[in-house]
Amino acid sequence: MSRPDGTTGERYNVKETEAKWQRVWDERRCFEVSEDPARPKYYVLEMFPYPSGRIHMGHVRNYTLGDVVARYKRARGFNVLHPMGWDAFGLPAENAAIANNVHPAKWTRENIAAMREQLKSMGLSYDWRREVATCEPEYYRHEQRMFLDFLEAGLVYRKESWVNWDPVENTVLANEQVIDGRGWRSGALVEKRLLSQWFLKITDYAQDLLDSLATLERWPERVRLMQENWIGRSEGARLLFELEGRPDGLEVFTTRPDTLFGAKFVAIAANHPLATELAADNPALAGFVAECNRMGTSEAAIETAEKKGFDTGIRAVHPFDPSWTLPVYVANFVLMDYGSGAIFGCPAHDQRDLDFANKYGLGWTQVVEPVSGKEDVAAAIARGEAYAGDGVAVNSRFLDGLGVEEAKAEAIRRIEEMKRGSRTINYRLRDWGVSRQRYWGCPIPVIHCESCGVVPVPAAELPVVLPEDVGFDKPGNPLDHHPTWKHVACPRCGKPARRETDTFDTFFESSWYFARFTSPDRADVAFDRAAADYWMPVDQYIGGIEHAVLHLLYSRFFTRALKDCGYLGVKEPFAGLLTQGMICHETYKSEDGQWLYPTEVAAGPDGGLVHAGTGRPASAGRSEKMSKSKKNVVDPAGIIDGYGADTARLFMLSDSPPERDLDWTESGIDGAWRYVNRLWRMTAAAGLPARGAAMPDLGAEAFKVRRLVHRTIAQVGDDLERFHFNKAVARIREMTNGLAELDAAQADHAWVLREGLEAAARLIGPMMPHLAEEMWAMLGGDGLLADAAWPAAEPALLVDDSVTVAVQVNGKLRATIELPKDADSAVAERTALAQPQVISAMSGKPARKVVVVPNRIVNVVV
Ligand code: ANZ
Ligand code: ZN
Repeated sequence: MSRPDGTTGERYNVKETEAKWQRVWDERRCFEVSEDPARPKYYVLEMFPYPSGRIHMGHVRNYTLGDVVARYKRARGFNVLHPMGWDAFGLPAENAAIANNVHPAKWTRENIAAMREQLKSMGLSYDWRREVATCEPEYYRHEQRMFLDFLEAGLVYRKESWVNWDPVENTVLANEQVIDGRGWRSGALVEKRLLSQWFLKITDYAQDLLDSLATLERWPERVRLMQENWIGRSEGARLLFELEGRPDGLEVFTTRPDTLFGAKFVAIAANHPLATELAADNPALAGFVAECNRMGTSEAAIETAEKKGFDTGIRAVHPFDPSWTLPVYVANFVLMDYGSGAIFGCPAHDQRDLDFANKYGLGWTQVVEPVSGKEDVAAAIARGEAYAGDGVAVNSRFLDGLGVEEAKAEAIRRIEEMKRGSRTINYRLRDWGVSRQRYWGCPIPVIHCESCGVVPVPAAELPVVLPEDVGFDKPGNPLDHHPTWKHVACPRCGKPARRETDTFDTFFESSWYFARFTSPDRADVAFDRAAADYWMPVDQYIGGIEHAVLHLLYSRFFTRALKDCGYLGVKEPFAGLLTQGMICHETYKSEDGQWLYPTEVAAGPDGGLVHAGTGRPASAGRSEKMSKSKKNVVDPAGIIDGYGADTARLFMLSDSPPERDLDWTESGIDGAWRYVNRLWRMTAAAGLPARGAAMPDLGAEAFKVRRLVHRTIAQVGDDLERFHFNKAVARIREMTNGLAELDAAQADHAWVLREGLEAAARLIGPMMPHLAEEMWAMLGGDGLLADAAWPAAEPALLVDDSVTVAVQVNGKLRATIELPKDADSAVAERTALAQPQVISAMSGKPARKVVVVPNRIVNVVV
């Protein structure tokens, strides 16, 4: 990539300058902070990266946004905490170990070292003393302790649960390792297996997690809605259907008890205890259950699969009519871990139920009539469409005539009266399964003893350190194959026992790292309570929308659990949230349809694109999210190396608001580069008055630009408060254009130019910190710009409306001037007398008298 020059003479030496200021900030420890009760604190945090080895453009955008906020708030007088660390456990390290025979620890630590250097080259204002890596025992020992505290507080339990099992590799697979139902490496059909696993009781907090969303005013509405849907609160009823010829009944969960008179069947999940019992001596049913188990357990898989059932032959008795019985099916669309794992089906008013009833000839009865009367429910059902809308109960005996909500209430009242069930609230949210049968994670600190059962590792024996001498040649979990690690004495009875070989889900580490940053050097505790009380919550969290649900919800839960265990005083970790958009780039393909990197295409002789290597035709496709698979990626290292960090940072902020997607273009980065150089050249040009020189009388031109400068100062401050970074950039560029029109040879222009460049340096400070620091130094600023306060605009210059004032010389109109509304008479007179047309009309004679009619006219008599 060539760097456009286009300039003659002196040039901005980006490389040297950026390295110089990074060194200076580092030496002066500019960004190291500690608690200071005298100053307002501000904690800004970007989601920490997985150490994959190299930063990508998404990181550049994320960390630029965070750095602008951090530097801006610092300039505004806040005590700013801005830390960085590494989300260092996880599967890619293990995959690298298997593929390249390198130990996950070594791979991870080397990647961290490389990425740290890349981040440092961006000039980010981190307090690097606080860096943490979650794969180090100094970090994860604390979460082992938390787990034991949660266990004691009743927030942890063990339960059998279904996992993806690869029968060839003999190992558990993460969901993302199952591709089209097959193991990603073996290609074998994945089976479901029941394994005993650890769960955290996030569901205990479901209602609070839901209710508190309303307090998160500085979160995007979209994210709050996604969390609300994920928690999925449903109001309804649990109710018991008696079973003919059996002593036990079947409990169902329904949100529509008003439709009970339209019931045509009852259905249970394939893993419902009743199904298990019946399948024991019914091979056909056992076969059906096995088929259901092969189907993915994800909701999406269940939603899209064809509805299938197996008639058990058992009949359920209608709760409102003992003479009315319904068939009981085992059905593939009923989930075991939702509600009670059993439903009643009302085909007329539920689409899945209708599909099912149509398949098995179970019929339907309409029990809700739309109020408008415009929709023909029977006709819709004949077309295969259930009516799920509002209306009035019909064909429903004692419910007839009631609206849906009233009918629900009345049905529940009767159910409760008959003692067959009760009103209940159900959540879609499931408890968080944290066990992973993986090596590169935090060991779960428990020991299994044949006599004592599950025994927590005593606190004094923490951390349970992950052994590094493991092999990856055998399938399965290396911790399990380790010759000695898992064999320990039971802490309770001393007999030989077995260490838990599962590790935590890596969302565990990212659920509390923000609190660790408040006192990362504490070895004895997860964090210092006073430090956490001072810094928490995070004032501004910034990261990708892909974390809208899991990471953010787990962190909100974890913070509550920590609070309840006495670690912390807050329950919400992130007061403000900004989710940034993606970086997109055009895609390219060769003539044989292979993806090409942007660096592999060039302009061809006839104006089209060609493959740079072969000269064969190539084509450009849509701009899409940068991804390795489509090769439409640009490596930030190359950009920073070629243009410098400031140019990359500026481009990241310029074109789109931060929440929106951003198109990476060559012309965009070029434009940013040219602007960086332009600002530098304007500042380097000689002829500016000294800093602090008294303001000369300003002519109209200089005054106009000065007003633009002060307006820009005020507006950019507002923009940054609102994270309207692209608007801020546009305004600063506009101001630069205004400054460029000044003529440094005129004293008043030169003075305003100087003031304007100083303002430019300060305003770009958060965005292009190196250039800003260099300009500040060239302009003779005091100390470091990084330590300078945010500039203040002069209120008088912000008066929004200016007025056009006529200037007459001996009663004849000679000029018009722009003045701030209600400008001082002296200013009006001075400006009027400085106009060239006025000077020539006075032909060298002194003014005998000047009459100023404010906001209207200046009359000069000679
Ligand atoms: C009868 C009925 C009639 C229902 C009707 C809906 C419409 P949400 O809103 O998501 O909570 N259901 C209950 N448990 C289920 C399970 N384990 N697997 C699959 N489906 C289940 O949905 C609640 C509704 O989903 C419940 O209300 C139940 O069907 C079904 F016209 O009961 B309904
Ligand atoms: Zn024991």
